[in-house]
Amino acid sequence: MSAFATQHAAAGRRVVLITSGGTKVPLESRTVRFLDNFSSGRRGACSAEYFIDSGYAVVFLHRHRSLYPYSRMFSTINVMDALQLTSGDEASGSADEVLVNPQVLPNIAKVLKKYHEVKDGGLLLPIEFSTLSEYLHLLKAAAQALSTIGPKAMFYLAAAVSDFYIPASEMPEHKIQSSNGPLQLSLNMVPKILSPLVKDWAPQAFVISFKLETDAAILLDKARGALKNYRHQAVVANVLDSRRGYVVVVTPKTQDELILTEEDVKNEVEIEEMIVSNLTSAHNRFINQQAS
Ligand code: PAZ
Repeated sequence: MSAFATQHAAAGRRVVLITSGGTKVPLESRTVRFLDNFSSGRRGACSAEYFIDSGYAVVFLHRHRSLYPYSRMFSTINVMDALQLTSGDEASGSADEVLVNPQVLPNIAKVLKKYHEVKDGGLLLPIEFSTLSEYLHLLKAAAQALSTIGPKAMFYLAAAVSDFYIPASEMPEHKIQSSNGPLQLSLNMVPKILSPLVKDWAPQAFVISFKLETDAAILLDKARGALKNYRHQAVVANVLDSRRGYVVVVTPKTQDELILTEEDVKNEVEIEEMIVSNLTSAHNRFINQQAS
């Protein structure tokens, strides 16, 4: 991550670390059961593409098997239905041929071309986590690695990270037995990682956190509370049911509502394009302020 950041910064590029997907909280150390959450990773995967289009290099810290940039567009398609087999002929020595059906995978050639350009250009560094503790360790390492490029680094913390966990010392080793009767769990609070990230690990970076609520009435107060507590640059606030079409970017001085219109939806505009455009402009201003 450190080499990736310094190499891109030397080439004049900014680097964004995107966190994406949910976290798994094990209930047993030889894990059979775990607590999980709803996050698909779509926000992170989709945003990664728009950041790359805006000239950023991306460290994509994502949950194993959550949505991935470019392939996310085909995530609901069964690959077997997208391929057509033409059987070869042993007598004439012609081999079986497998072709892609472009009706099942619309735009596949365009997306594949872009994916390879990004991969060959070394613009995307994918890093995977599954459990909460892997996420916390990797985020700390990423923050320290990106701190070397100062304000050119952006943190875009879109992952849905558990607030609760069972410490390893309190976790049973073996599978919890249902024969012991109803299960009562006591969960500890996960330490608020934003605080050391902003204060100690990457104090010059441009940091964006996300806030999700189900009750719209408390959303903006929670977002402002986070800005006050952690003193970072912005919170992207969203409500579970409307998160694909409406978010508010809250900064200490501003509050920008980003809304997809019906026309946008018809034209397949994605809200992540608006979020990334809003934040890359704010990042520009942040870098210029630091320089002056
Ligand atoms: O991953 P996804 O696209 O299904 O959902 C995105 C999201 C709602 C997880 C993200 O926008 C977000 O708000 N993340 C932070 C969640 C939180 O408050 O912890």
